Amino acid sequence: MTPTSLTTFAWPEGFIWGSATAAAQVEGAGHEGGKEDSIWDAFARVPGAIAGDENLEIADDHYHRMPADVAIMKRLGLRSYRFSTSWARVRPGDRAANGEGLDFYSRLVDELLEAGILPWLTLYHWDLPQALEEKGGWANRDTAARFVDYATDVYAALGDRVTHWTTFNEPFCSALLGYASGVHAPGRQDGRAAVAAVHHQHLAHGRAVLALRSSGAEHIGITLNLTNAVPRDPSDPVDIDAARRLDSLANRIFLEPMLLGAYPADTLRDLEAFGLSEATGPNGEAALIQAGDLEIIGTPIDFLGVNHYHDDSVSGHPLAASEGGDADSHSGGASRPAGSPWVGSEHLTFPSRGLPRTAMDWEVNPDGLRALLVRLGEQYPTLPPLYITENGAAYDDTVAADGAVHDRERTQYILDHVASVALAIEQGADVRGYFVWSLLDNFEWSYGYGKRFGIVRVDYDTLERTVKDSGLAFAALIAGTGGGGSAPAR
Ligand code: PNW
Repeated sequence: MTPTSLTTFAWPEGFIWGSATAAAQVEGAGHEGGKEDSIWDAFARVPGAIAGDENLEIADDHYHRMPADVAIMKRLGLRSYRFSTSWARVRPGDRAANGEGLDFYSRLVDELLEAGILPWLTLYHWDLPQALEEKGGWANRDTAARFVDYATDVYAALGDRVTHWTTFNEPFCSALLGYASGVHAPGRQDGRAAVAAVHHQHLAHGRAVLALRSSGAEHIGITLNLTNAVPRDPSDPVDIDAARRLDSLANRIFLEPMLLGAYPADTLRDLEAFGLSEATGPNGEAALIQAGDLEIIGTPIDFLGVNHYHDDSVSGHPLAASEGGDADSHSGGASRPAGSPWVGSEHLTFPSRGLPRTAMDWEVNPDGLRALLVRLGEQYPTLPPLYITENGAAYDDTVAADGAVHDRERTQYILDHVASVALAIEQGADVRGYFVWSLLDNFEWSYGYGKRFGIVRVDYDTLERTVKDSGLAFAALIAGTGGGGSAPAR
């Protein structure tokens, strides 16, 4: 599909075009307005944890430049803005609610509504208060209860104006990259802790859905990063089993408890040795999965956010020297030694398919997004409506003599993936929106500021913003579909 047919395509009524960021990646003001350390602030002090030993203290300075950033969104014609609230700002040290922190989000929401932009709020985009990590973090079941306190505080402050609530962003990353591979905060490398983190985030999600629902929230969902697990050799049983394991740990361990109220049988089998079980431990330790947990986790949601950047060609064989590819496609980019996120399946390898790659070294395969969206609908009859809550690409931008950023590759990436979404819709997928990652260049976690995903450039010396060609193309697409920001429907 070309850009012209993208605008004439019959997008579903009310299709939401937006862009996304996350608090830790853009706000800065790391210790202002009452905010205290999150696990990412603490992790940034570990030598080698972040490329260049960069930190989140200033980031994009969005905390101070928020009205100007909303003006850029309005100029681009965004219908919605997906952002996250920072737990460490709202409840510093996980103590009582911090009025000054909540006030920042309240002003943001007002500014968005004033500009005709729908606020799309995520409660957890990875910035746990460090004080809670010191009590065990997500490996501690009590953290799920603390999350509900935090969600309740945010709802009390913003629930009169925010209609779309997302509990978690990508629990895969915060549990498995945070607690197993250790390339994300808190940087632990402990398979049992990672499996506990998965279950406790699920529980926190389910309890928060119940709490938000009873408070009157209208639209509640979760965002998962999902992939297609493609066996390198579809006739090789070793590769087929590798794909099954990848699908289990990247997709089904999250989707099935939420949509079906049960962990997949093969996931339980693979991870029993890591504590994923309803049985009490050999020394009488409490079971990870307690009575009633799965019923809570399976509480129905109104939408599923899908983040997708690349799919995975996977093998169970060691990589051949000639084959290229990654020993592990989730290495993180910093100099600290990384473990594997694939708990119990550490032998997985990711052979190259020779596809073009972005600056993240992620393969570009737009048709993968179509395949994923169609497959989800076929696999799960109870699937709620889908929103693409992140899709985009990092490339090494250069600033032209006229000050513009002619980011041809990012523009192509975005348009090709939007076309892939259109095809998925034609083939029956119920997709209701697309948010490009990201509005701004920002703190790319363990890669620091070296990887730029923005459709708007940030000059890290002056903090000046410049809309890139991809931003202009996205704005033209939105305008062309007639889906630009007008007063959001309540
Ligand atoms: C997502 N992986 O992270 C996040 O939601 C964003 O905060 C982030 O900036 C964006 O994608 C780009 O990376 C991911 O290793 C991090 O597969 C790592 C992976 C996937 C997504």
